[in-house]
Parts: sequence; C-alpha cells; structure tokens
Amino acid sequence: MSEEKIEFYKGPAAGWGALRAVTNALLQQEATLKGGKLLLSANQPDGFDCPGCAWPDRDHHSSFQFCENGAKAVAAEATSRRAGPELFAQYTVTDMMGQSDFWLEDQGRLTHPMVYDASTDKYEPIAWDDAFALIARHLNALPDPNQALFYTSGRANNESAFLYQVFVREYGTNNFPDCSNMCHEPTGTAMNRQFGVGKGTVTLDDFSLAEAIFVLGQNPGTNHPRMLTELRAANKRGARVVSFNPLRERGLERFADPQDKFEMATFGSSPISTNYFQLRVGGDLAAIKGMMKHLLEREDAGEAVLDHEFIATHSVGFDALAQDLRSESWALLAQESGLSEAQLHEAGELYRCAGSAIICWGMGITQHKHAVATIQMIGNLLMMRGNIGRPGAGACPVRGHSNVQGDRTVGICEKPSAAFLDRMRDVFGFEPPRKHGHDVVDSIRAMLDGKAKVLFALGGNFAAATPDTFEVWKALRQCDLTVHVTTKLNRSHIVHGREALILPCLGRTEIDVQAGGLQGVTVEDSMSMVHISAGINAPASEHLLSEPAIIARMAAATLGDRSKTEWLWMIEDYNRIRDKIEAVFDDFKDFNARIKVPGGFRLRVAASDRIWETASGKASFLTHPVLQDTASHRARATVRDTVVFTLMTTRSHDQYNTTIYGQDDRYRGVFGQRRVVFINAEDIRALGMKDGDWVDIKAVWGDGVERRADKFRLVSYDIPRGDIGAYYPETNPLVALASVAIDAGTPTSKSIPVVLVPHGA
Ligand SMILES: Nc1nc2c(c(=O)[nH]1)N[C@H]1C(S)=C(S)[C@@H](COP(=O)(O)OP(=O)(O)OC[C@H]3O[C@@H](n4cnc5c(=O)[nH]c(N)nc54)[C@H](O)[C@@H]3O)O[C@H]1N2
Ligand SMILES: Nc1nc2c(c(=O)[nH]1)N[C@H]1C(S)=C(S)[C@@H](COP(=O)(O)OP(=O)(O)OC[C@H]3O[C@@H](n4cnc5c(=O)[nH]c(N)nc54)[C@H](O)[C@@H]3O)O[C@H]1N2
Ligand SMILES: [Mo]
Repeated sequence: MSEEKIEFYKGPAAGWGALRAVTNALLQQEATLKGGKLLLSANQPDGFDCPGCAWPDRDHHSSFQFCENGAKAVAAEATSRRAGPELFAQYTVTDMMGQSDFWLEDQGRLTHPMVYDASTDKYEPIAWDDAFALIARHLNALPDPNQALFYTSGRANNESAFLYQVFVREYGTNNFPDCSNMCHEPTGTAMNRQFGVGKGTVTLDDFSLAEAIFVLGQNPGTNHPRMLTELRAANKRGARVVSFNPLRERGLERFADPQDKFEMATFGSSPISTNYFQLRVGGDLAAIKGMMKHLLEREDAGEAVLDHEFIATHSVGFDALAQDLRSESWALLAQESGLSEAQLHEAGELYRCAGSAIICWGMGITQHKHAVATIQMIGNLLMMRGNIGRPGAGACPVRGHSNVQGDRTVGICEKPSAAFLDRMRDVFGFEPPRKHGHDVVDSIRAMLDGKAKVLFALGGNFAAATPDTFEVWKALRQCDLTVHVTTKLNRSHIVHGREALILPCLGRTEIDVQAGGLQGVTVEDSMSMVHISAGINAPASEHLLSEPAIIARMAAATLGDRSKTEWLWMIEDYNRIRDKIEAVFDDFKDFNARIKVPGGFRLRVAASDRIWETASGKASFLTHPVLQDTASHRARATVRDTVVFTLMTTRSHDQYNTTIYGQDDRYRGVFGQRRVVFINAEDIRALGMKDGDWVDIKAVWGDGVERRADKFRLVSYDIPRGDIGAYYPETNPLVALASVAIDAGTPTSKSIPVVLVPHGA
C-alpha cells in the first residue's frame, strides 16, 4: 500500500506508469501467472472478452489489446486467493460488517455455495441442490411474483442474461432492476425517443474519419483506457479532440501508448485534447444550447452552417428548436454552463468547422436530473449539421460494464415492449407478464414498503452501488431472502435478508465445460459488436457453476413441470441458448454461424443508416429549457450561512465501481487514501480552511433527512468554484433516493447539493 500523499502527476496517462501498475496488479493478486498468457488472451479471437470496460477492439489480431485497468480486472479475477468455508468459519457476519469493502474483496475467489445461519451469524456451505430448493421454496411461497426482484450487473454475458429473463418472465414478473438504471439509462430513453434506437450510432471506423471528437463527462484515461489510442490517433492526424469536463483530467491531456514502442522507448507522450472546456458540473445542457445558438447566428449571418437537406428529409421539430434558441439569453447560457459567452462561441465554432463530428459521453452527462434533456441536446447538435448516419459522424455513448449493452439487447428490461413479449410468448409458449416492473430505485422503495420480499442478484454489488446507502441496507435487511451470484465477497452478502445465499460462479477468464463440451459465451460492446468469449484458466474451485447453469438449475427447481422450457437441456450446449436468442430477435439471424467469424458481427443500428424507427418515421429535434430548479439551485436559495457546493461522485484510477483495487488515483495525484474532496483553492480560502484540512460533508436536499459522510481531506484542484468531486461508493450515503433523472430514474450521483463543515465540528 502507498504512503498517504498528494502529489501533482507530471507524467502522461498510461505509459510506463501503466505498465508498472499492470505488473503490480498481477503480483499483488498473485494471479496464477499464466498472467502473461492471460493478458494476451484478453480481447483476442479464441480468448476471453476483457471484463474491464465496454470499449470495442479495433484489431482482433494485434497481440496487445489490453490496458492497465483491464489487466487489473483480469488479475482481480485470476487471483490465487480463496475465500472458502474456512474464512466463513472464522468470521461472523457481524465481524465482516466491520471490515472495509477492500478487505472483503481481497479475501479472494469464493469457492463454495454458502447459506446464512442466523443461529451462529455465520455463512455455512450448502449443496447446490439445497440452495436451489431454498430459492424455489421462497419464490413459490410468494402470493404475487411481483414481490420478487431480479437484479443484473452488466458483466453478465448474453447467454446468462437471456436465460435469466426467460426464467423470470415465466415465473411471472418484469422486475428487472439493473446497473443500467444507475448508468446509461438516460441515454436509452433519450435516444429511443429522438432516433428510435437506444444505442450509439458510430463504429471505430468512424473514429478514423471524424474531423472533431467531442468528449463530454467522461474520464477515458481511467475508465476506458483503450479509447485514448483512438483519441491520440485523431489528434495526430489533425482532428480536434474537444473535452468538456469540470475537472482537469490528466488522461484527457497527455497519453503515452504502452503499445507504441517508440513512445515507450523515448519516454514521449502525445497530447489528447486540443481544446478543454472546464464547464460547471451540470452545465452541459446550457453549453450545448450555446453552441447551437452560435450555429444559428452564423447561419442567420448568411454562412452555410446547417444541413438543410438532412433537416428537411430526416427530421421533425427543427423550427420549434430554432425559435427557442433565438430567444435564449446568452447571459443565462453563460451563467448556467459556467463558460463565458466567448467560450460558447469558440466551442460552437470548433463544431461548425468540422466536416464530420462524433460526440461521446459518459456518467458526467447521465447522472443528473436533466440527463435525458442534455442527451437530446447532443442529438439536436449532431442533427443540425447532419452529423448522424454518415461516415465519421455520430453519437457515441460510452458504456460501462463489458456487456451492459448486450444485457439490454437480450431482454433485461423492466419496461419491455409488447412486440418483444409477443415474441417471447410465441417462442417459449408461456404468457409473459405485461405489467411493467421495478427499476433500481423503485425496487429499493418496494423493499422498504414491504412490497418486495426476495432479491436475487446476477452479479454486482447492490448494497454498495445504490444511492442512500443506509436506506438500502434497511431495505435489504427486511427481505425474506437475498441471493447473490458472484465471484467475490462484497458488502451485499454481508447486508442480507433473513435468509441469504452466496452462489459462486465461474468468471469470464475461466474454462466452462458442460455436458456438450467446452462452452463460449457472447458479449456486445459499446459499438454493438457481438463476439464470442471463452476462458482459458482452470476454474477457481471445482464447486463453481457457470452463470447459465445456475440460472437453469434454479429455473428447473422453481418452475418444475409447469415450465415449457427444457432448462437442463438448454445448458448442455450454449448453441441451443443462442438458437433461442435468434428465434426471439431477428437481428441475431444466423447467430451461431456469425460468431465463428473472428471479431464477430455488428448488430443492426437503424439510425446508423438513417432509418428512424420512431412514431413519426423521422428523427426529432427536441426542445428543452435550461433547468434552473435543480437541487443545487434550491439549496443555494435556502442555505444562507455557508456555501452550497455541487458534489459529483466519480471513480479513482484504482477501482472498478464498488471493487477497490488500491488506494491510489495516480493521474489525479492522490496516493494511499480515498477520502478526499477535490475543491478549488479559492473555495478553500473562502471557507476559512487550508489545503489538507479534514471536513465532513452534509447533503442539503431539503427533505429533512440528515445525510452525511465524514472525514474527508480537502485537496485543492483545478475545478470551478462551487463544484467539488469525491469518490464513489464512499459518498453514496449522500445521494437521496428521491433524486433521479427525469424520465429515466437514474440517481443524480453527479449533482449532490452539499455543505462542508470542519470535521467533528
Ligand atoms: N477502470 C475502471 N473502468 C471502468 C469502471 C471503473 O470503475 N473502473 N466503471 C465502468 C462503468 S460501469 C462505467 S459507467 C464507466 C464510467 O466511466 P465515466 O463515464 O468516465 O465515469 P466517472 O468516473 O464517473 O467519470 C465521469 C467524468 O465526468 C466528469 N463530470 C462530472 N460531472 C460532470 C458534468 O456535469 N459535466 C461534464 N461534462 N463532466 C462531468 C468527471 O470529472 C469525470 O471525468 O466506466 C467503466 N469502466
Ligand atoms: N455515487 C455513485 N454511485 C454509482 C455510480 C457513480 O458514478 N456514483 N455509478 C453507477 C454505475 S455507472 C454503475 S454501472 C453501478 C455499478 O453497480 P454494480 O454493477 O452492481 O457494481 P459492481 O461494483 O460493478 O459489481 C462488482 C461485483 O460484481 C461481482 N462480479 C465480478 N465479476 C463477476 C462475474 O463474472 N459474475 C458475477 N455474477 N459477478 C461478478 C463481484 O462480486 C463484485 O463484487 O454503480 C452505480 N453507482
Ligand atoms: Mo456503469
């Protein structure tokens, strides 16, 4: 573990620092080394899909398609440590509750299915069949299937996710809370309405052609390191890379490619962003409106700016938007974006001058109250110059988990369409439930209200990833049964229902053998490419089951003879599952044949071909006002005696969501600690404090509930005044359950109104 220090990071992102970190990741985890061979198999044909992020691979034949953080994800799974029955015999659950999240995961891979015994307050081994019988007993005893919740985290592969939704719908509910609800849900909502498709419209080939790439609310140096290779290449060939981010992110400034021998040999590095707009947290909608207003002004001044042909042929709603933009005041746009009028013109001009442009976005856009509106503004901006559905141009939401997009594609959705349910009925012969189910926030409410009694989770860490932590813990503890399919121990297993199961599964790096032989699974990346993934490591324990096997055996135990599906036959050979996926979804035609092609295939994205599967048959310009009544606005109007900050919660370089690999955040210069607040030096002075002082953070939602997170160190940082940043999940207790994105229900974890008080005051 590093010594606690704050030290400005002078190096480029990636480069030698990254290679050193890769080596350390493997050594620390004592990964079965094989490590080297393991890494060479990540994102390779005949290897496994990297469990890190959802960024696609350019060349499935190059031998180094991994990155530092992918290596950490692989090393975390391939660790030689084991959390077996001996560990659980040693600690009560109450003991484990006192341990950190880092400690829990650091115990290593789970080896046996375990059941909670209330009389000893310990988890004890249970036979798989007994575990499935316990689940079946609970599910079949519920008076209404809607009292059960089925969570999915985005690492689940297509085959497991598909089988899971078949089982859950045959059982009788659409209660599918999933990590998407906390992530890119607003993207799906916004784009479906606007373009008739909820996915990105670009491929990597477009990245090679774009004259400008805009990166909004994303930290690729940490979360999608392989994306830097694309951005650097764009920069090198003279394209503009324009970042919008309140924080000065090192990974958006300079980058040394560990896969570039020359840069490594010379300790060189390349710039990433050509332009960096440090707007205010939540200021993107106003900033984009400013860019559009600029375009319109230039057009009105007689320049050829707009793509009239596109607007006339492909869209509706432009006149209303133009009218709204003309009447919008520059002063308001500048105030709410935090950029000057001149900067808004400059950003608009950068966009205007590009023959083709891609706009990328991440959590800095989606985790706000007005996320859906902001994303539709991105769509408007693209359409004004016809930058969608042609080479080098389009929308690029950058997804998180490696298969989060695929899970949605194969049916993990709490609001399924009628057409999809009809297909499910025709293919599987049961009548699926039509009533829409609960998303993550509604699921938490249902548990709190006693309306949901069983939570089953396919991966993830529900107790740590969700907002309003202590409410969630209360909710989980009220359940009759909580079940987690998982690879490692985490908080969700320790904060459990009256009865509880931990079901350990194979990871993506491991060999999966079923009755029909060696199996592979499929995943879909952020650009709709679907390909096969097959592990190469021996399973962490002989007692592990694959995720499809766990689902099938649970389904068989629960539904018994009532089921129309031959569950155990399906999992003998995953080709059979894929045949069913093909039967339900036309876009998977010839699925089993097409995954044999190295690199796989791209699913159809209608908007990429300028086909708009919307009600009007056209793409829509949509008009939204600049929000002036967010929780921060309201808090600023009511709190008089001190400054209200807008807190955004983000990831460090050494974590994968709730999994903490280490205590460093190298590019931001933070070492040996995580409880820090990034804050403008002027704001520290205004508070009458010093850099390095300890503070407690208190949320001000105005609902009378005290929400706080204590003991954070102030770190002066290049961030606008009034905005601060800190890491998730430590700050989740500050996020009010009721504060969600309009029309998408996503917790607003990037805009939390807070005040800072001296620690312990
Ligand atoms: N190594 C690693 N890789 C990961 C993950 C991980 O935890 N570790 N998580 C995965 C998952 S599930 C996801 S969803 C992605 C997340 O990847 P990102 O989308 O990069 O998510 P965050 O780390 O939350 O970073 C958000 C960025 O948005 C900026 N930001 C905050 N508020 C605003 C705002 O209002 N406007 C703008 N323009 N910017 C803002 C922050 O400064 C930060 O740079 O990464 C995936 N990949
Ligand atoms: N405040 C705040 N909250 C946030 C966010 C934020 O930016 N700020 N981000 C949100 C986002 S974008 C997301 S996606 C969610 C993430 O929410 P989740 O997806 O629920 O959380 P993860 O931390 O990714 O889940 C990690 C766990 O997955 C399990 N796991 C790992 N590999 C496998 C596998 O192969 N199979 C199975 N079955 N289990 C496995 C391990 O046990 C590990 O502990 O958090 C959200 N919460
Ligand atoms: Mo995510």
